[in-house]
Amino acid sequence: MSLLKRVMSGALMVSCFLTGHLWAAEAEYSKLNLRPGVTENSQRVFDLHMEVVWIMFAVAGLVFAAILYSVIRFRKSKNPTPAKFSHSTTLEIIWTVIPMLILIYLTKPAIELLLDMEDTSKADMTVKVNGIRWKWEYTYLDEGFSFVSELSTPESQYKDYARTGTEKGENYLLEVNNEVVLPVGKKIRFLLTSKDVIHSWWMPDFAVKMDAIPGFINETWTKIEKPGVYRGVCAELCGELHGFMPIVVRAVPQAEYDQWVAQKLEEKAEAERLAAEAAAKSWSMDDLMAEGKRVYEQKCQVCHQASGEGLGAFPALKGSAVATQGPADDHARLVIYGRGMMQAFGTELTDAEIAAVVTYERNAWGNDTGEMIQPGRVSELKAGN
Ligand code: HEC
Ligand SMILES: [Cu+2]
Repeated sequence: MSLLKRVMSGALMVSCFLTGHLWAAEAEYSKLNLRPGVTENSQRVFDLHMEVVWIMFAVAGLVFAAILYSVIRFRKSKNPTPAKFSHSTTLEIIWTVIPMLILIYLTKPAIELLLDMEDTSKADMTVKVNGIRWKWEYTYLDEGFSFVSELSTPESQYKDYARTGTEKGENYLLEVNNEVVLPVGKKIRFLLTSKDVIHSWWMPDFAVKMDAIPGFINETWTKIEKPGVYRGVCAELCGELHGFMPIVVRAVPQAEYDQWVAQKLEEKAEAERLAAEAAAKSWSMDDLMAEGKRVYEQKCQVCHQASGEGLGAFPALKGSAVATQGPADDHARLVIYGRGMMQAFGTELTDAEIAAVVTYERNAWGNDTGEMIQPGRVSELKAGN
């Protein structure tokens, strides 16, 4: 077989395979194709995409047919003396005008869809999404509460995986501790921003992907038609744990949503009461160290490491000047307000948690300063005293 024939039959096989898959995809979800999603916009994106794909296949079919026809009809054995002409103005006009018409035909639905996707007016509710390396903070602006949503896949499933051989769970790296609950059938506006680097909030089932950029507020929206649990990820390379900041949205009927909001508000009141209680009492060294270890493992360890020895750009706290020589107040201020690439923890942690983690850092790993700081002092530092 000649090389040309091999290439041609290969191309034909690939296009038959793809066509078959796309056909299947129109009926049900295929892993090779976009997903139709659960919003009107995601369905429109999907339909437009399919339309473009079919036009593309028709054009490719025509071009391949013309090539095949010429190759067979004018092969050397049948046509030993080739024609000498070049250029055909008529043909050139045809193959310029037809693609132009196709593009113009596709422009209208594409622009209409883009404009609708940008139109965040008349929203029923607003959720602020804040990207933080490597987690998401959600603030329900109308209801007045917020929470942080972090990866909940146990470390044993991805760290030291080869050694421990732990089974991967069903939603490996796509599960979080706090799901974003949203009502179905409501227009939800999202305001996106970031505390540190550029992140991107991507929910394929909603056809929503919007960058979260520090210092800017981007807007997007969705209206979920079908109750269910939907999963997405951060779609911007944002550092070493970029692949570990998933998004989970649970869409529920309005009544169930109202219940969830009531429960969140209760939790918030309870947390505030506990925080006030914890802040008012005087803690013992042992209590601060125990609580500090818990906070450290949950919030600080990913960067500063369990050994306190740091990693790459994340400085060691073991023996560090801030944790051993400088005053505890400066150490606590750094945790409250952040510094450089280290985020501010002043709103994410309670006064008692900050007091505990600072005390822990000043006494763990042989730092042994013997110094502690009380929640009351953290509260004063937050107030600027
Ligand atoms: C996302 C990674 C990250 C996390 C999580 C993190 N830090 Fe840091 N931390 C840094 C970086 C980066 C610096 C260096 C900041 C600078 O000066 O630019 C730093 C610096 C520090 C320092 C100063 C160290 C020195 O000697 O200069 C302290 C203290 C500290 N972090 C405490 C904490 C505490 C407490 C937590 C948890 C509540 C925490 N960090 C969580 C990244 C992180
Ligand atoms: Cu990110």
